Amino acid sequence: MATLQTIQKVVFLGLGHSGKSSIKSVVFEGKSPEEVMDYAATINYTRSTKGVLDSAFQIFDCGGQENFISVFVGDQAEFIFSDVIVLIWVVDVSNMDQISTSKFYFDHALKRLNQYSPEAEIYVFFHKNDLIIQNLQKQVIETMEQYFVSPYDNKITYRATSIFNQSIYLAIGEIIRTLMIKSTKAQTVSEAIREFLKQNKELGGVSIYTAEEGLPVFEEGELAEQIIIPANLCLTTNERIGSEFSVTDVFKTTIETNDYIFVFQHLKTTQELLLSGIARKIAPLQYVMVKMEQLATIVKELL
Ligand SMILES: Nc1nc2c(ncn2[C@@H]2O[C@H](COP(=O)(O)OP(=O)(O)OP(=O)(O)O)[C@@H](O)[C@H]2O)c(=O)[nH]1
Ligand SMILES: [Mg+2]
Repeated sequence: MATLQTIQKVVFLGLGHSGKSSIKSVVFEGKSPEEVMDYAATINYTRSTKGVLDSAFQIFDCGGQENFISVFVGDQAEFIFSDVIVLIWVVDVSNMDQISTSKFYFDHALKRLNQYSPEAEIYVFFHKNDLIIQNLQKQVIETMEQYFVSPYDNKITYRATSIFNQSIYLAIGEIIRTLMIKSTKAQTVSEAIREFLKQNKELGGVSIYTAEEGLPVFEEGELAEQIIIPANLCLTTNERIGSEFSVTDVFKTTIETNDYIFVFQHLKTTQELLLSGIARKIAPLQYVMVKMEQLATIVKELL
């Protein structure tokens, strides 16, 4: 993993109990939604470093109780809002009583972000979406989008999320991809993969996932639009994937579903899963495996 001079931050902010620590644990630490049910409020903030291919970033999970958040947008603003690459504002959409308080601090946070990290991407997660009655969801989210606009004209991306379905993985996966695109090396990798797919049309497409959490960092080809990653892969850790491998003498690192073959590459030295791909089942498994090996070699050489 490359060492970076300034490790850029992905900052989770939002009111207390909105679900920030739960999102972090479920997506980045492989916890199940049930395991985070009785999480206590975060005191001050926590930070952890994550590596994704050749990039690294820090995740700041900021406590959202008012005595903390008021300090983050106040006296500690420079510390919290410097070197931010992505700000994720989490709103509990099941708690409408708190919406205006959330917006109040959101506006303060944007002011600070514009001051210390004006280039940062801004996401608002309308979270705990599972608690809204299904036929009201669209209307609620649209109304919230109109409310959570920036007083400073920032571009904001809105996502409705829940830790109980794939929405949180899709949203975070998209953010991870944004981080990758910002890395020059990743662009080289992307180009190499695109080129490879052009030459090997039978594969249909490829998706690459992070070694540790299985987050999508790259998608290319026809698959990108069609694929819905099965929950058993999304809601996963290396260990869980390991237990689902089809174990044959030849292929120890594949999981097959009706339409797709999921391929995982073991890093022999550390036993980590370095790279995984998805191929649509239009070619025989053996062919797909050989192609994936070739692709992994190309990518490893570039990293
Ligand atoms: N229904 C539902 N509950 C959720 C979801 N995400 C988190 N929760 C629950 O919300 C509660 C609060 O979650 P936390 O992750 O501790 O909230 P937080 O934003 O970190 O709170 P602070 O640390 O005080 O800022 C927990 O009981 C979670 O189980 C979700 O998507 N849906
Ligand atoms: Mg917390």
